[in-house]
Parts: sequence; C-alpha cells; structure tokens
Amino acid sequence: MRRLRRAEPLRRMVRETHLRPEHLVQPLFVVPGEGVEQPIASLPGVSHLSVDRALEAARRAQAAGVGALLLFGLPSRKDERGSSAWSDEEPVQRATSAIAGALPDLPVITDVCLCQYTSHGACGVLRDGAVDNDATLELLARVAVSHASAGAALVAPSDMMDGRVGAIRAALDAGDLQDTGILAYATKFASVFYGPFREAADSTPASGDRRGYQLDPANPREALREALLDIDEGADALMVKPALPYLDVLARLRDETLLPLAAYQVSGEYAMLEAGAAAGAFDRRAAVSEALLAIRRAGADLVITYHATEAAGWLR
Ligand code: PB1
Repeated sequence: MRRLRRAEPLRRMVRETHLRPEHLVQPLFVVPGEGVEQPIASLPGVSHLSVDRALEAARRAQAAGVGALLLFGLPSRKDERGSSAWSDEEPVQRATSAIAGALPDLPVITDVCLCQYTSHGACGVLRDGAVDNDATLELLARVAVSHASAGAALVAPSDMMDGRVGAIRAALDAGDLQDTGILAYATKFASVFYGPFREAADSTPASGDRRGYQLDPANPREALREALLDIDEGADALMVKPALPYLDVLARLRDETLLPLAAYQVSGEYAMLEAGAAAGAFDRRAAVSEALLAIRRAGADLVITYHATEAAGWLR
C-alpha cells in the first residue's frame, strides 16, 4: 500500500476527498446601526456586523472564493411573536438586499427562525408555555417571504417545526418566489454545542429547552425520518447540524438521498478548535482543515463554518 503514499505527487494523484473554497459557507451576524463591528466574546474572530460592515465581509468572502453566506439577524426589537423577524427594515432583510445587489454572484442564504426575535427566546410562538407548532408555521412563512423578497437565494428554516418546509414552499410559490430555494435544517439535534451561538445571537430560551422540537442526539433513525419528510415537503437541500459529533448521521443521510447536503460546524465546534489551538494542543490551521475535510468526507457537499473565509484563503 505504501507505494502510492511515498510522495506527495502520488498522494495528490489518488486523493479521494477534496475541500475547495466553494464548498464553504460563511455565517454572518448582522445587527442594526452603521459602522458596527463588535467582536463576539464567545466566538473569537467573529463579530456582530452592521449592514455596511457585513457587505465588506461579503466582499472578502467572495474574494476568497467562499460558496455562499448564511445570515443571522439580531433585531432592533423583540416581542412575543417575534414580529420583527419579517420586517423589511430589519438587519437580515437590509443586508440581504445590499449584498444581493452588490454581489449578485454570491448566493445569500438566510436563517429562518424566531428565536432571535422573540422576547422568550423560543423558536416559535408559545401557548400555555410550550411552542405552538402549527401557529408558528404561518409566521415562519412570512419570514421566508420577506427574506426571499429581499433577494435571498435560499431560505434555511432552523426552527424544527413539523411541516415548516411545506408551509414555506407554499408561501414562496404563492408570492411568485418560485426561484427561491429551501435549505432545510433537516436533522438538527438538541445539542450543547450551540452555546456560544446563543450568547452571540442573544437567543437562549428564557425557560426550558428545545428538546421538544430539536432531535434527540441518541436517535439516528428519527433524524433520517425527519430528513425524508423535508424532502417530501419540497426541500431543495438538507442540513445536518451539528457536524463533527454527527458524521454518522451525515454519512447515512448521504446514502438515503440525492439532494445536496450541508453540514453546520456550529459555534461550540468552532470554539473547541479555537480553544484547543490557543492551549497549544494542536496546530490551529491543521486542526481546522482536518475537521472540515472530515465533514466533507462523511458526505457534505457544503460546510457551514465560521472559519469559511479564512479557510478558503488557505485553499487558494
Ligand atoms: O453555530 C451555532 O451554534 C448555530 C446555532 C443554530 C443556528 N441556526 C441554532 C441553535 C439553537 O440555538 O438552537 C439557532 C436556532 N434557530
């Protein structure tokens, strides 16, 4: 076996998995205001960006060859229904419009959920203290339509409500937005690895947790059933989230569908790599590169990672 491993040109010739800049998706946190670039303590190297600074980050991402952006918003106001989530004046809608207008060749994907917009931090509206799945669907559809109208190439529902892909697809089509795709967070687990994000997005639930609608980490078959339902409802692509702790699910899903698959290297995975490198446990670039390659090897066409722009620069 060593004959084809003995020199890099031979190893390059027979390499089976490749990571290229276009495989990477850069998340951005957009906030109200102007000239804002506020570092996020829980995510070293990641900042809250006003629309003007988000456009600059988008330009850097495109120059590095990154495949797409994924936008998250921190709104100017919150309420019980998360009504700022579908306002055309809020950061995600304004940033989407600005980036799509200035950089038409860089797809903008927008996260569709209510947790950053509700005063209680749940991913949907509450009834008797629990998320009302069916009442939330109409609101998520309004959010998706507002993002698509602003220029999003795909909307990405991360809420995990039953039936939300079908509801969003119907609303987009009814709004003459048939060209907007849906990247469904199909297998999103109730993971501890979202901690830094919740701090960054101010989206920690005021009470309880999200295990009533996010998946049990112990249940790969349940995850595959969820993904197949999203396909039936009209998803154009599927996401596994988190990534590295769920490569088995990613690999099994790859065998179940021909749809494009994305995997989200979430905030806790990012923070672990950064903390390990800072502690001298391993070389930062080598560890980030190996983790991203592993996610590709397990079957991801796209990797959503806070390292996207930097890692793309390493690959050019
Ligand atoms: O990087 C991350 O941790 C992503 C967190 C993720 C964003 N879609 C969700 C995690 C959560 O708080 O449940 C946000 C939910 N809409």
